Amino acid sequence: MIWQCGPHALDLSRRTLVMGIVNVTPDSFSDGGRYAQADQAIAHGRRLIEEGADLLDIGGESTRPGSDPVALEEELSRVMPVVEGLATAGVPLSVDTTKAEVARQALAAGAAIVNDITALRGDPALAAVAARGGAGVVLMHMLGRPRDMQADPRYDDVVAEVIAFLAERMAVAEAAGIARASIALDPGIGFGKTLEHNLALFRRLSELVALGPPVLMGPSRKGFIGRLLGGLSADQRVEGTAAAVTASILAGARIVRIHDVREMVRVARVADALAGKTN
Ligand code: HH2
Repeated sequence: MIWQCGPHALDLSRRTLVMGIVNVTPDSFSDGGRYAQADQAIAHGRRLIEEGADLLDIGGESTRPGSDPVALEEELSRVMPVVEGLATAGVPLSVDTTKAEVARQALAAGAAIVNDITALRGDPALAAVAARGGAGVVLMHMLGRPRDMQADPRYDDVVAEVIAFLAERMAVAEAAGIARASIALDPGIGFGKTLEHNLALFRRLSELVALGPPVLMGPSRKGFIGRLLGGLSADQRVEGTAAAVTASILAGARIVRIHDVREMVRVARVADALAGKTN
């Protein structure tokens, strides 16, 4: 299975790809403020590559529950120096944004993937930007908006609804000229979901995998892990993340979005072997 991301034809058959997270934000839920300066974020990205990251996902807007949107100029000033600083660092770059202008400038500076948590519902110009650049596109499910998404999320059948939503967004993406081979799907762990909703998405992940495109999972250090472990803080969730990564890979996920790259590369290699991948 190949994921076409700009000039990169990423092979997803041999092993799971680890996407390292580079948050250039003062307020992300698990590492907010640590890499808020461009030079710190670039150094962090380089470290993640050394630790084995296959991709880096650079984001300038926190989407933690309760967070507010960031203005365009502020997001550009956070993200662009880091994209420019990592453009030749050796792995394809993803930009975690909902804004067409951020995506446009990041792709022009060498990024290859647009990771949009609104699945092209946020900015009507984003699909055309991604299509024009031939970028990889991550379409993620979210119920509501970060400001209010955890208030009282309800579904009749969360798995069926997430799959139907992603199938519809995939059709929208293709109609806008984004190639099927460039699309990855993400059920959006923690985005408008209770603990039970998140667990159902893990247990029935193979149903989403059966849709066809590569599936990306983002369980890293998320709140459901803290809840399962008696309220552990975000910096104490690495083992729980390992369990979630393993479950994701055994169910057929192809890409995992990760803070703790060194540890999760090891986990992914073992899970890949357990899943019968050859590396
Ligand atoms: N999770 C976060 C942000 N972006 N993108 C995708 N495709 N999937 C995810 O699960 C996902 C995502 C939230 O994590 P993080 O970036 O660590 O936090 P914050 O949004 O607070 O910056």
